[in-house]
Amino acid sequence: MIAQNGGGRPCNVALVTPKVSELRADFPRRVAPRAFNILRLRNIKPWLPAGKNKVKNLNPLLLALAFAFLLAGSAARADNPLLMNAFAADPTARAFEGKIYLYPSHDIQPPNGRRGFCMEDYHSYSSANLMDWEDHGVIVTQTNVPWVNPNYGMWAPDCVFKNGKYYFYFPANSKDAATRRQGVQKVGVAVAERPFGPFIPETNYIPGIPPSIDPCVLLDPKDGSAYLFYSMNAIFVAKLKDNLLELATEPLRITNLPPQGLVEGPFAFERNSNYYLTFPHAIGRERIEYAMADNPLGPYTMKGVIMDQNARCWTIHHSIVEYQGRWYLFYHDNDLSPRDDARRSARADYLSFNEDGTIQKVIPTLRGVGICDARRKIQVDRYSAASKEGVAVSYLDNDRTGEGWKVALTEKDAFVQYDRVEFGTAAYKSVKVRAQSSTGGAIEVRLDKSDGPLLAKIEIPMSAEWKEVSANLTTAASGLHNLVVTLPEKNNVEIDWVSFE
Ligand code: FUB
Repeated sequence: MIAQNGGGRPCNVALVTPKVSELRADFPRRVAPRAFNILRLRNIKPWLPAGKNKVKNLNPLLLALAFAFLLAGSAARADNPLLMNAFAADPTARAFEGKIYLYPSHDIQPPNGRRGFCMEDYHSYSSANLMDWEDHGVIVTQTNVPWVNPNYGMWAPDCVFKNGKYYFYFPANSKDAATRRQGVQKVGVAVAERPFGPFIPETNYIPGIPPSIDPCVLLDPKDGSAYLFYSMNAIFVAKLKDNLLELATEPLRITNLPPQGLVEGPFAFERNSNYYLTFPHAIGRERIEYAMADNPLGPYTMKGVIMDQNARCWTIHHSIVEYQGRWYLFYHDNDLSPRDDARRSARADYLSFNEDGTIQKVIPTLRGVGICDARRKIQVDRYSAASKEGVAVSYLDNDRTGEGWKVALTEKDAFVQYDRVEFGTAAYKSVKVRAQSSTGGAIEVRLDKSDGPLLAKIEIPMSAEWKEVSANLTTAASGLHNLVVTLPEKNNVEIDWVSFE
């Protein structure tokens, strides 16, 4: 296995080797994926195998249109992780056309005994409310980019809007030096009129670009200049020409950063005339750190840590975006693939700045971001807060992680709090819960805090089966509230979701 981006770890080797049965078991299915996706993920073959040669001969515009129309579908979800029907790593989020567009890497199960990272294409996703995500289908795939060696190396991308066009930057194994197993990693561009494509790839990677991965493009609001950041055992920056397709300057290695462990994932942005360079820093596992400068080219000064390492996923590639007046950190974990951290899931949490422009540390949450309508199946297992004792989250089905999670309440006064539920002005009459209890027992649904106003007490019958149980509301609820589910007596009650009617 070759580690093209070096930096102390073999990038194409999984850290934990799952059994094939486990890999299949991790296939998510909460939201029924389109037949194509099922084939692709289950059979784990290069996509459209029968038509591979035809694909090469097709007009790229027609091909891109076909991708957009055939593969567009929905991927509704909420909370963290953002998507339950596909793996999505390295999530670059951009605010385009009044929504957030997500451009993640698309992890798939490796074909033919391969291990480690495996990506053949990119999808884009969008959301206006950051709770419901639409899958716009494949926007670029390894078989429709002339310079790409199609060996599943489509790593972390970015997309920016300039001159009326969307420029999608992606790293891949080039056909250069094809005697090497991976080829050489280079960054290329595909261009579209809309954020979801169709994207037309340039015939070659960015002319003259050295070996490179994980592009990020910063558009300087001061003068519109574009800067390309990328990694290759360090972080580099080069100015782009106005066409955004060519380098205007030689790439410079950015100094004053940690001397080791900068293997991937730079993300640069501007806020209040401060330039931020954020990046995963591998100290054992990766954590997100950042530096600041007065100029996109630096010099940068190290400032600190944005998100700590976690115990599950070696990588933690991220992006930062402002949307409707709030700032968000998008990152990934391996929520749907607990035994294999090369199959990753995109997440988002709120990010805040201090008065002096420095960034407050972000603690990863299960709840994520956005406001949840009270009529949804509110996934209280993705809680914002919980009692210290008597709360345990587990998969509904260990063999089908895409089904999601349940939370068990097992001690007197155990509770989970799920923030930001919108009741609006609707006159809700009842609350329904999907629950199961080996002991039987009551749960209470309250507003705002664990001893807040009681909305309903629901008796969950003793049963080995999941039941949907309703109770009338004793208090009316309107507007935006946190929702709390408590267990007033010691029992064993498992909850899948709560919903208002
Ligand atoms: O997704 C493949 C690689 O893993 C990315 O390019 C890196 O940033 C890391 O997340």
